[in-house]
Amino acid sequence: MRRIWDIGLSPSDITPESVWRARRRFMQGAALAPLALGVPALARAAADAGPMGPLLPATKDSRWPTVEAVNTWKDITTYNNFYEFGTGKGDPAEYAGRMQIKPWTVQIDGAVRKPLTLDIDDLRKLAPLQERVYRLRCVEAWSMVIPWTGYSLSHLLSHVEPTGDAKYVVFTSVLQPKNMPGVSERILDWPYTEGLRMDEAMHPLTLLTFGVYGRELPKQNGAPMRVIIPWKYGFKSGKSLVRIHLQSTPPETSWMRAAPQEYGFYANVNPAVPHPRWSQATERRIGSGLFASRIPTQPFNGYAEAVSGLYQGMDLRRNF
Ligand SMILES: Nc1nc2c(c(=O)[nH]1)N[C@H]1C(S)=C(S)[C@@H](COP(=O)(O)O)O[C@H]1N2
Ligand SMILES: [Mo]
Repeated sequence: MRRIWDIGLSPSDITPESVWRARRRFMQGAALAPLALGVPALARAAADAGPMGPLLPATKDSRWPTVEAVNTWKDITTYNNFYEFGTGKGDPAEYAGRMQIKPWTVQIDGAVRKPLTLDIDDLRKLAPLQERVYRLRCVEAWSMVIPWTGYSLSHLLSHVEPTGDAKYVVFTSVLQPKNMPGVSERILDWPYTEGLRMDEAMHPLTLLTFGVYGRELPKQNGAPMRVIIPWKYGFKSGKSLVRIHLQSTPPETSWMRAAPQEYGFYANVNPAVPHPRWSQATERRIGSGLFASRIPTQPFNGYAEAVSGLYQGMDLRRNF
């Protein structure tokens, strides 16, 4: 089903905030219809309260533009994967409020000349913040279009001066068992650990992310800092990071440890290589309506031109 706000609005030339405002104006205009059906107008307004939380100013970076409509604040902040808070899509929005994010320091260490432990406020200021609209593709074959705020991880990595031994980067998420109802279930080996090859981590698309929709990241999306690697399945993009470690050997990630035949280290979005439980050929765009048709998945999630060179000569079926 195409909705009125999907028509004529191009996220590449208007800010996400104005997209949301346009949507809300439409919702208010449509308030009469639910009233006629006996649904209180207030419930309609609560359907999408719009962006919330502290503003995070940034300049737009349109180097990788998308013409697709961005998802609503509500979609982005209530349909999440953050297994530390449970496996239900609504669990992170319901329980992540318990996570303590003040104070927050991040350790950047390993094969570097200048290891650092930085407070989140200093880390946020290390490079100019940019807003980038990226597609996010989950291995469960759903996707969203999300306006993230951050800067290329390469800025931070260059800052700590990697040594010749720095071949891989390991990202560790915070572990707060008392505040995280999901970690008592041993679905994964906590803390959540992910990794990238050094050249992937240094690619300008790889975003150290502090915000979404022009606001600081909500806890369910990985406050106060996460990474976003838009050409890989979402599980590579670890949330609420406390450590970034550089090393010479490939790390064993949480998902590889749990199910190595299902989750490879590379996890580049690839419509030609099915996951044992989900075909990767097509995807369901969250928020597009129950009757919307599935859309074809693009190699590298549509970022092939930018990143396929990183995998020249590699068998991407074996290295899934
Ligand atoms: N620490 C941590 N990071 C995580 C996850 C998780 O369970 N724990 N889930 C991943 C998965 S599977 C996806 S699809 C994305 C979802 O990000 P979003 O909820 O902000 O859309 O986060 C990834 N990062
Ligand atoms: Mo995912």
